[in-house]
Amino acid sequence: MNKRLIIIANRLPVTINKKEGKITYHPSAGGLATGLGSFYREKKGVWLGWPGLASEKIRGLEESISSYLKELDCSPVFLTQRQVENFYLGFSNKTLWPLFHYFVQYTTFENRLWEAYKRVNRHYCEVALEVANEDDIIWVHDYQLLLLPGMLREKLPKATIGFFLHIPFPSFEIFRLLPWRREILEGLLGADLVGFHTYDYVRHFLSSVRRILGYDHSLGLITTRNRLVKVDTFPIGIDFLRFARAAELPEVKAEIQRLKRRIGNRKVILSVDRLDYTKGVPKRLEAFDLFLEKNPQYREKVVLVMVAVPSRTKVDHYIQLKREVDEHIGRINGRYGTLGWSPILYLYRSVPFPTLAALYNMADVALVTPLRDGMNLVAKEYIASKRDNLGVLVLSEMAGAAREMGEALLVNPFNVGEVAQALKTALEMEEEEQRERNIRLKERLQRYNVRRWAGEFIEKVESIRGLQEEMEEKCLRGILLRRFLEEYSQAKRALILLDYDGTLTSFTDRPEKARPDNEVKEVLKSLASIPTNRVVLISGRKKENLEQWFGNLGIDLVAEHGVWLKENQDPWELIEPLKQDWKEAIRPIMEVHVDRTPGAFIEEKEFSLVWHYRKSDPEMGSIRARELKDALLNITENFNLTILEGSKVIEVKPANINKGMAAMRWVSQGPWDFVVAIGDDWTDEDLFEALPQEAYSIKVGFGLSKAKFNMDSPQRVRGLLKEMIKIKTAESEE
Ligand code: ADQ
Repeated sequence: MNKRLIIIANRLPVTINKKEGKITYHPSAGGLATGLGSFYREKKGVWLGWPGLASEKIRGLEESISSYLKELDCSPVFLTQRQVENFYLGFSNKTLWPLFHYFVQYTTFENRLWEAYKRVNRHYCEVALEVANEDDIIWVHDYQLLLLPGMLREKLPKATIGFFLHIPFPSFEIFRLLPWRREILEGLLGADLVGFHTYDYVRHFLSSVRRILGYDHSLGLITTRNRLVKVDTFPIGIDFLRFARAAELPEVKAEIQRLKRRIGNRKVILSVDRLDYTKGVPKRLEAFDLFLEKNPQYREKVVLVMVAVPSRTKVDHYIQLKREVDEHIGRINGRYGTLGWSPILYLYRSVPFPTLAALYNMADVALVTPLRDGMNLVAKEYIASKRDNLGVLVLSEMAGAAREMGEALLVNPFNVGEVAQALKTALEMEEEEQRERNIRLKERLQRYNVRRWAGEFIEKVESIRGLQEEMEEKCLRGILLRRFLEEYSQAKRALILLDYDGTLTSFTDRPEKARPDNEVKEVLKSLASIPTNRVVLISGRKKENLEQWFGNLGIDLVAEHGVWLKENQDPWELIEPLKQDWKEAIRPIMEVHVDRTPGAFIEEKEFSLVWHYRKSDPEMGSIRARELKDALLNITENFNLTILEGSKVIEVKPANINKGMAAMRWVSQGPWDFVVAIGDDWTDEDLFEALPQEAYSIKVGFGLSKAKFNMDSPQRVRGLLKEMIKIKTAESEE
């Protein structure tokens, strides 16, 4: 890979501090910074983010900070105190963080904070544009920058842009509460690839996109109006060797000795997190309390080492949480403690790596019980640190990590009794069993480490960009469009085959509402009035509809996907003798599916029955559509019928009759010097396929198709037809 990698995250991997007027630099905490720290530099990359101190505190020092950071391939995004308050502590941590972790009761919805969030995302975009260009791979991280992919896409349409969310993506029922849900989804869809830790988050995201923006997907590939966006699972890994080898380091060995002297011969239960309400610390304390109460034999035999890193200490809910935790620990230590033993050793601070590694090594049990967690790296770091494969991980089902770490003791963190019981099971587990579980866990962590995670993400985002480019090359514009118009202008006999719904007009909820507007009628009429043109409208609609709407425009018509044809103002004729008796067998099956699917309805045409579900709940609709198809399958075979799956419709009609077959009636009246067919859905594929080799076939919208070209909307198709009219009218005036 030769492309440069630009990482954009809220924070840089380096944090600055100010002590007695002097700036100091130290590595940022957290898995992302340590894991990707070496990776992006190997890719000749740049990391953009906030260095951690508000601009007011570093006035006049910006340049020296920037040039120091430049040496580390970092580019700072400076934020003022107000921006930090409203964007970071505000919208990011008072709105998105609680909502995405299902803490609806903690979520504030304030327009002022949203405005700040937008502005700061824009600011990140501007800084990024000073560094990045269209040849780069830009990888945006996390919930603070949800709008950034869209903003970047606007300025760098051809850049390779990936986005990864480190926290959960909540179910639609939660996400829909957000007043700015649309803007957020649209922002994310600016990326080529959107990645999540687990398949559940992927599912939730796809469902929100479908319900809120109306974009469908196939195997996680979303087709928006003019782009493809892939959504996929990439469970983050850790820097495995860093933890696996830590126990060899002299400073870690020394730390283990020191801690052992302090804790004595007791069993060590370890808990490590940022002090955040999502991490379930109070519930964990309740469980430990219950464990000591129910198992007096363990008193004085165990110590819970609770490491809590101060976090977002200026946000109210965090201040309350800190108080609650302090009090609870005090109560437990007071209630059970003895002269030489405190049940809980509480470290409210960020601990240096040797201490963390020493604790991971010593701990007999790791108690990792978040109420909700995107992934949770502590669980992985603990297992990776176990050289002798001894130690038991008690892990919350609500952590993304539980999806990959099935060998841990999985618990529901809200079920205090279950957690207390798991603690006992863990302390009493046979060594053989511990080894068996840990060996399997470790193998996976070693294989899928953070570099592999990043590598796979980058590979995927590049391949999606490739696909996107292939699609764009098929777009009928520029030279391709000029050639098209040139050939058309030369043609003495031109055949123009057009679908209606979705091609000349956008979809509506009910088919009868899609009445053609004056513009479309005008365009068709003018096109048909050019003597060298033959215009055929090939639709799935009933002939009565077409007759009423387009009967007097001088164009030929095809109704019901090829069943009825009308040429040169002659009466309608059937393409071949057809039966209708099958309807009695099919209708009752469709009716059952209408009753079971609010919003669905049946449309009856002379030779077909159509089950519509555009107005139904999109997920239920597509499940019912699949069920209906299954239910119809046997019967349709017996009657020689075919099932067409169009856009939000299932249509049953006689087999072998299709738009392609109908089109042959006109194609065979050649020779033509120019043939074009334009359509948007599945039923138009038969049409594209039936065309002669040299014909132009155009699909409206993106996605796989037999058509040679794409156009992105009915508006553009109308524009194209107007161009065609203009050319020929100009010619005849010359
Ligand atoms: P976090 O919520 O920060 O991350 P987590 O995944 O557990 O949670 O990562 C914490 C990191 O900080 C770990 O690497 C750990 O070693 C370190 N750490 C914790 N306590 C520490 C202490 N006292 N001193 C020093 N270091 C400490 C977010 C999401 C997670 C997701 C990650 C990565 O909330 O769900 O796993 O991003 O995607």
